Amino acid sequence: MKIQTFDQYQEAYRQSVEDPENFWAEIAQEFQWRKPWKRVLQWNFDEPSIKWFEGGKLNITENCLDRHLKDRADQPAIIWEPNDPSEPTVTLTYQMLYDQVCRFANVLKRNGAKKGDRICIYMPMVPELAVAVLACARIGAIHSVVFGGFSARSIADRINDAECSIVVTSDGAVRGNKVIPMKDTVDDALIACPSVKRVIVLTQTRSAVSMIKGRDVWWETEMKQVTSECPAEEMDAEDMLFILYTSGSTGKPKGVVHTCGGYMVFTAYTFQNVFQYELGDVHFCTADIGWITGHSYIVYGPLANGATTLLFEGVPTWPDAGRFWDIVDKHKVNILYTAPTAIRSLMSFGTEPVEGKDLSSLKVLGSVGEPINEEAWHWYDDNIGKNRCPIVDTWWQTETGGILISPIAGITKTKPTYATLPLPGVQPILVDENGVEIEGNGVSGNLCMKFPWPGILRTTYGDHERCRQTYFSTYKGLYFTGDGCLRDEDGYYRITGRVDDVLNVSGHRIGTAEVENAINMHTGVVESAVVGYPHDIKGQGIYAYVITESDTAHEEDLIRRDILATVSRIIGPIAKPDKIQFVRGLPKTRSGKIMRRILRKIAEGDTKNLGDTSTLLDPNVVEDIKQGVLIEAKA
Ligand code: 7RM
Repeated sequence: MKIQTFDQYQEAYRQSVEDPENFWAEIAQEFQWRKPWKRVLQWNFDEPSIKWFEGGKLNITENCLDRHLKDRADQPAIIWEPNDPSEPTVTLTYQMLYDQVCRFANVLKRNGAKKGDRICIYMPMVPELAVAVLACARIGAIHSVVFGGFSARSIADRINDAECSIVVTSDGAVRGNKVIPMKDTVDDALIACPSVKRVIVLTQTRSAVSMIKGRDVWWETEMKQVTSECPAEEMDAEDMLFILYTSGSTGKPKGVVHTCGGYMVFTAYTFQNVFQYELGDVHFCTADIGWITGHSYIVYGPLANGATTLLFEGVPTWPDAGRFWDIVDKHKVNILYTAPTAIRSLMSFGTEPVEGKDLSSLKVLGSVGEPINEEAWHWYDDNIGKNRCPIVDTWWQTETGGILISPIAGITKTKPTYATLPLPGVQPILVDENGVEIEGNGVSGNLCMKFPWPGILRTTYGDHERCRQTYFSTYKGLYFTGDGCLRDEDGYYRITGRVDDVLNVSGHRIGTAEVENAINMHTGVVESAVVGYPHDIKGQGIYAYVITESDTAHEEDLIRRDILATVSRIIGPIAKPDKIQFVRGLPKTRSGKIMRRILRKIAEGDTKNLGDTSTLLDPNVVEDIKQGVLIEAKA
């Protein structure tokens, strides 16, 4: 299934469009199935109903673990690099990972978990996080990993939406020189989570935590009570594998659902091809497992290929801005997959932290999460890849499960800032506002997909109608990505950013409505409007316009801090506005809709070209906002 030349890519692409079922069946056959599927694909985008390899029986962990024991039991599966560089690295071979996963799967069972149960995982970037994820998959429980930066309130919302019965967490986490109390946050969340019967707590920081009798148990104690024998649960290809919550244009995050068979085939296929992984290579994806990039390209994609995946606990700038390069040097990393925001942040330290680091092991560089600007692309190419490593700018989403548009490393000719061409099986289409296809090259429009690929989401948990509404109703018969896109004269794709009310802050998806709801919860706030604005490092920053009840001129700074604290508490620190401007009114149409276009312009610092303001209820409001002094929000 590995593409080795551009001709082979074109041939695979042609086949995948002409005969998608046979194309994917051939790839799927390379995996271990307990029973063959009855039909490769059944779909319609109207309901939507999408089924890949239905009737096929498998367990993804047999493909990620058991299958490799014969040939590479002693090969590293996971290399763990701790936050503190003076502490030892941990290497788990395939045999060791298999044993741990089986043991923890038995722990889950001992604590009441069964096939189909939902389990919330809220953990730092430690090997046990990967173990917990795989252990769920082993017994057919559905994991819902919640990123460690989310607040108690966000955890509770996610636990309740999926009615999780177990939470797996750790006492605390270390990131840079900070200690983060994870169990305390979980305890706060659980006050409002009646479905949770058990909490399994890993000892990581040895900080003091409260352990509630009858509910909370220690990971280490439990692991001693079980054996490393745990037969894998037989799953249908279309049984749920996991839920991952992601932000959209409404206030409430959606639980994106992925299923076992299609997700496995798609992440494994895209991992091998995009990165051109060769056995023995060390793959370093810097994302957190709490995001889809970590699920697909730290855990499932690499392990399904028998790869060695590096898991890093810390942050790029601690103890200094050379940390990534030290890791590359120390572990002889071959593939580095990171986000533009990290590149821009490291770029701001100059090349000094790169000097003296041996980066010669690198073969492929990857980028993901947001559009990469030209300057960052070249810095990455010149200083990290030394102009000898292809850069794969991979475009995809939580909902797509894996990479859809990307160069194939060393095979597709790259072009800075372009995600280039669709992978085999991916059929992009650009449409205008009315859903009319925009054909030809040198055009731009809204990016949609006209045919399913095996990794596409199947539903949003507990609310199928919402899935239909959000992704399949804007343009009939198409999956709508929410992204704007340009197709240049060569037919190359460049994703320009969201066209809906979703922000991309440091590669994290945040809904403007979510932030507004959080701000509005602060006492004294009457109304707010949140927009994104260009930010040198984060890509987008969060700009909030806030109306308060009374005249606040003399205590603006204090209120600003209170609002930040409120947002932190309601969503998490990642959603804190970078700028807060107090205003007396918001620009609204006669029907009461906030004109965000105008607010975005002002936030960008462009107060001259506000466009048509004649439909505004009260045009004076805009003048007021323009005059308003802008004071940067203090964190
Ligand atoms: C993988 C991930 C998805 C949104 C997506 C885009 C943006 C992601 C790129 C990109 C330009 C890229 N999943 N995005 N990758 N934009 N070029 N290579 O990030 O669900 O968290 O976000 O991220 O707007 O819709 S995500």
